[in-house]
Amino acid sequence: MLHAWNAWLVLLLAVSGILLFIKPFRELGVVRVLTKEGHIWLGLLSTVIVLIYLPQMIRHIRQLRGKPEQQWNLSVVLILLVGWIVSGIVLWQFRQFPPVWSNVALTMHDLFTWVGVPYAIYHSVTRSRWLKMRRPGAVMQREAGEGVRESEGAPRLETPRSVTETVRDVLYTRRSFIRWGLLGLLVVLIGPKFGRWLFSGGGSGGIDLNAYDPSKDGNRMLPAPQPLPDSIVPVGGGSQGHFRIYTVTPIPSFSSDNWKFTISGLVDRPQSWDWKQFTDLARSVQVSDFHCVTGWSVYNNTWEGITLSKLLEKAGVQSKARVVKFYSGDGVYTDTLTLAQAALDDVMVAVLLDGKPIPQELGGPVRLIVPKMYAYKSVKWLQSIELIDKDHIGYWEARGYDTDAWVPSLKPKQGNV
Ligand SMILES: Nc1nc2c(c(=O)[nH]1)N[C@H]1C(S)=C(S)[C@@H](COP(=O)(O)O)O[C@H]1N2
Ligand SMILES: [Mo]
Repeated sequence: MLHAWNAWLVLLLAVSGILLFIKPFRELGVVRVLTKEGHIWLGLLSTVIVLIYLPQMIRHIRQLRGKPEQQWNLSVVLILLVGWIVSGIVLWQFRQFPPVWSNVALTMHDLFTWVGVPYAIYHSVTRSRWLKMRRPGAVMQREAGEGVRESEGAPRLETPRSVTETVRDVLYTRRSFIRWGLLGLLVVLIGPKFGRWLFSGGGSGGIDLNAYDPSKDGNRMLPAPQPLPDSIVPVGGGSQGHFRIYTVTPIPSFSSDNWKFTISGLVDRPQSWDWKQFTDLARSVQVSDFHCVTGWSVYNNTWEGITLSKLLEKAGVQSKARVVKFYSGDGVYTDTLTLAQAALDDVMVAVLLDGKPIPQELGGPVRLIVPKMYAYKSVKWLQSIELIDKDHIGYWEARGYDTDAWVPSLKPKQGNV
């Protein structure tokens, strides 16, 4: 009974989890936030069920002594469930843990899903009544014979078989045909993606910064910005980890022919720069970590750009202004900082990452970086800044993200931020 319930829950969790993982789903905004809420509640519910069932399950594993296959299966299921639950709780309560924990938890959660979902599919199909019914007499044979064969490990009375006989056996009994067929199908369907995921260090569809060739970038920004000495050989030693490419619109592309950057609103001297003028502004270099609220982090990024406060100085912020509003060139995404937050000296309008122009997918030619806050504040494809006197609710905040975006361990202790 509980088993069936949990099987349904695992199915729903898998479906919602995979939806959360795939890229296009991010464009659905609030649907994604609600799906995540639902995923968490389902996870908690199935945790309760597992906790109720746990003593029985452990007893059951012991009872299965001598039935290695079933013992194995139950142990795998148990490990998967515990892994999912523990990493899920860390991700759910991410604010209680340092970002590294969330990052490890997310990788584990993904890994358990890559292994667990195919396993669950395989397990449920090969164990399904449908498959048993397709083998007339098989159920009886199973009940009568299998227990003996598997439990007592009675010697098989068959003479050693040749390879061809084995292959024929595998291919011609319907049960193993379906088993192996399914296994093969799963490997073919999931294998390559899994491999790519694994070798990209757990990132999903990110880009390899070492292999990134700016001359093939989707943006056409000329002249290319020349990196400062601290960036040519990145002082941070190069980014560690992989950026997941997040966007709520199709990825926009830009050209230096018509790109411009503006500061407007409650300022004394509204500003407008074209690309050449913008790249002539004095830049500085910082090394900082990048934390997404969904759990992944990229460490030691060497960003080069213009400190936001320097840009605001040029425009002359009026005393009526309260809030700095950022507009993405994607035409949809916006977010804000208070003036006190905008004054932090690591808030940067970045132009280069690890000595190269910021890739189009990662928000180039210009993106905001707010290292002490979760990355939804770091507006990609930043094109204009407006000083306003009222609050504005940013894209993700309007869809359920917390207005307090501080990474708890990084929030400045002093000052009224
Ligand atoms: N314009 C725009 N900026 C954005 C987003 C977005 O969808 N559109 N996503 C935000 C979120 S939630 C994160 S985690 C980071 C991701 O940056 P990346 O795609 O370069 O990894 O960008 C932030 N800035
Ligand atoms: Mo994010």
